[in-house]
Amino acid sequence: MSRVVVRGTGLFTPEGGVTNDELVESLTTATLHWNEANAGAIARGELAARDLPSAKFIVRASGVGHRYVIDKQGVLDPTRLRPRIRRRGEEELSLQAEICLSAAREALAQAGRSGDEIDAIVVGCSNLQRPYPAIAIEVQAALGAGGFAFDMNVACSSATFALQNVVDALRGGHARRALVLNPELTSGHTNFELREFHFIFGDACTAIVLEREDEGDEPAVGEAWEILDTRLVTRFSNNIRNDAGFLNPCEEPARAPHELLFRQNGRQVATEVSPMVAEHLRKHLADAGIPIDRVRRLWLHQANLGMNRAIAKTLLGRDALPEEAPVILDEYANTSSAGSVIAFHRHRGGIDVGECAVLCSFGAGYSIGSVLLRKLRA
Ligand code: CO8
Repeated sequence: MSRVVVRGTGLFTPEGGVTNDELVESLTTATLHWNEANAGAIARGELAARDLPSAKFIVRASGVGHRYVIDKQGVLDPTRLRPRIRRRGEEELSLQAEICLSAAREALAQAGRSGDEIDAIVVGCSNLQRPYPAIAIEVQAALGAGGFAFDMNVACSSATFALQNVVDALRGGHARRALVLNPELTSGHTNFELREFHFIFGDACTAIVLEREDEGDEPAVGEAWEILDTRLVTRFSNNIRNDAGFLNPCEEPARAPHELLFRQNGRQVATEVSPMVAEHLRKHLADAGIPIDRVRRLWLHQANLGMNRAIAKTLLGRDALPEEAPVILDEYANTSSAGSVIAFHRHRGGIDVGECAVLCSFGAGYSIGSVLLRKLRA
């Protein structure tokens, strides 16, 4: 019998830390300018004046206190409100491959592996900087890895959907050692001009090294988490959309650039998705024969603190202790698919060998992915 284990994780965090107050100050300046510049149209009722943002609202409504972005200066410049990213030549490493490599190197070091021992790489994220050649293949070349590599996108659920793909490939004998990478450059796709959206996201990249261990193999030394099971589900919804795509320049009538950025009906998402996630996890654990009181940790997708508390409470039948459902949202904001993996990377201490835990993502699509893990070796 072979099993699939997680052997290491890595995290790339950009240097640019941005507080809620900094973000609110910049958007307040930009909004006052916008209202002034459009005063005539606002007075004639052709445009609505934009409301000012509030740091108090952000923390209360979402739990986000801070985020890291790839270019703090560009994001905070009220006349720009988006990152400034140097255009790179074709012979240079792309930005997304670069942050993948940074996270991958940490995960490989933790696993005690080198790049040439990897034979499958899946890059999963909400926004890929180009359709092809795949970022994953660029990373494969830079690491000297073998086998195959491909990119995929299931928005915030990209990490768990990538994990299931990789687990299947390892179990099926198509690969021996794999890397799952989640390079989320959300600041390139956030609407920093509107208070409804400007605070939600942050940039980060995560990496996970997975291996197949066959019966009779000499087990590798060091920490290992057995993947007991994975489960994915999707249900169509228009409540979270990103309409940027290759047909945009062909469309008539053309859309305004801001219509091609992330948008959502956040309240409806929270109301609809939280019970779906709780039920999905309850059923997944029940089908796997794992009672909820044997689950030591819930590494949940990090979009909204209230949502995570509600999901954990429904599952546990009581409020979760902070260490049972760790939060990284206060520091990193929503990093899309990287969020639950950052929680796993940062908060997996204090769990004994043999104990179980859950990694779960949810988001646009709608999509939900859950991974049941058991600590195999310390
Ligand atoms: N400052 C002050 N007031 C504000 C602000 C602000 N920044 N933002 C909104 N308000 C106002 C609103 O205008 C509204 O005013 P009014 O009552 O006068 O109309 C009032 O505050 C209340 O607004 P909401 O009802 O929208 O407030 P909520 O309490 O619902 O909080 C949240 C909004 C925080 C967005 C919350 O609904 C939420 O977090 N929902 C969950 C969303 C979620 O989980 N989404 C998943 C998205 S991520 C994903 O799937 C992957 C996408 C890929 C990423 C791409 C990268 C960009």
